[in-house]
Amino acid sequence: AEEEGGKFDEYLAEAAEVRENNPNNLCARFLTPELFYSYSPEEQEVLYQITRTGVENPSSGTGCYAMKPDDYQTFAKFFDQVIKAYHKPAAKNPVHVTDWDASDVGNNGVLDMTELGLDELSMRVRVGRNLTSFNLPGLMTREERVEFEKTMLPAFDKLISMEEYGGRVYSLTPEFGPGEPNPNKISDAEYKKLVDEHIMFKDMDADPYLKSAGISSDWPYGRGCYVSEDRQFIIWFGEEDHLRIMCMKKGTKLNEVFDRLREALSVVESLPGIEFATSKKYGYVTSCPTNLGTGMRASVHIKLPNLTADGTDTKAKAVAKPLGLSVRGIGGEHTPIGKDGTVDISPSARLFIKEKEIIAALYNGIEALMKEEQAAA
Ligand code: ADP
Ligand code: CIR
Repeated sequence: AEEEGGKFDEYLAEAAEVRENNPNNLCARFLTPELFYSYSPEEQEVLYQITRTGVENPSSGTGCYAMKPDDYQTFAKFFDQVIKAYHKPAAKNPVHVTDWDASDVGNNGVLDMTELGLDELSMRVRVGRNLTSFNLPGLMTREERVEFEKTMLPAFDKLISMEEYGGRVYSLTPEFGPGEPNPNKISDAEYKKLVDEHIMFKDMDADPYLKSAGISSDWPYGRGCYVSEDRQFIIWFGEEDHLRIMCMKKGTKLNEVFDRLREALSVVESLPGIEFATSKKYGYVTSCPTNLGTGMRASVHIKLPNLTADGTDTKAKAVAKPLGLSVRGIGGEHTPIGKDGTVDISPSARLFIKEKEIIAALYNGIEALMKEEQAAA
């Protein structure tokens, strides 16, 4: 065929080998030479960057990240297949709808865990958001990462001036440029403390999937977070998505973190320099196709001593999966469970589901999971 001798032949042969040996790797499953070479030489360079993580890490489940806000459109032939296989939409032509009005879920909008016989839990709701005006993190240069951080500063200044959201910026960027110091720079010890408090994200350089995708490149330039005075409203910048916006607190009413995030988001959206990238088909654009749609993960830290009696999350995961719940460790994705059997649980669905349905699914999921926990005694 005319593709013979193409620049990416060796790469695509490697992908074919991964496809053969790792049937769960969605990137490799759909990355064929026919598909790859149907794009222009310029687009091929981007598709290479999009798919590298799946080819270099055969054990990947998804194995690809978007590099530009409109990649889900440009590379629809590829991403549509990955997204369909991962999100398994129930409808033939699914439409993603955004709806944050949770006033009719639970008990008149109240999702109170004391009604499930539970005490205070650590609750968190986050959304991933990206700006239309920058490449996604996998394709950003060091200069662009710093430029992006500087773009966010006027927006953060605006938040600092507000009663409800006032706080400060913590940045890991060593300096903005030669002779241009970073006024928000924190020490390694301060960074470590923020990670331990679940406020700041982990060292991304340690994640092989993010590394292959270029998402952790230039670490720690352009990385940091905004934290409100009460420590419950947080914006990460420069992680897997340009922004991860979240509310977190210990309490019993899930709707409190959800509703506060809803309000905070409308404020953030109105700030200077902020325009969130969206896709007609897939809602809010995120680097990872698993997060598309709502970009939302709503979680609690909860003790499941019976389901984790063997010291692992194996049984908890098996029980949680049919309930539509994911189980993570207490330090987040790819971390171990707590010594006392505490795990992080969250509804798995992000796309073709409404925001209000996610928070209701967390509440109902906790109820169902606690029954399984008691049955495992
Ligand atoms: P993300 O939630 O953004 O996908 P991670 O799973 O890596 O990313 O979690 C990021 C951080 O948030 C970790 O420190 C994790 O422990 C913390 N976290 C997640 N859910 C909760 C929660 N309900 N309470 C406290 N911390 C949480
Ligand atoms: C994989 O494909 O297994 C990794 N790239 C992780 C995918 C999970 N999504 C994510 O971390 N956002």
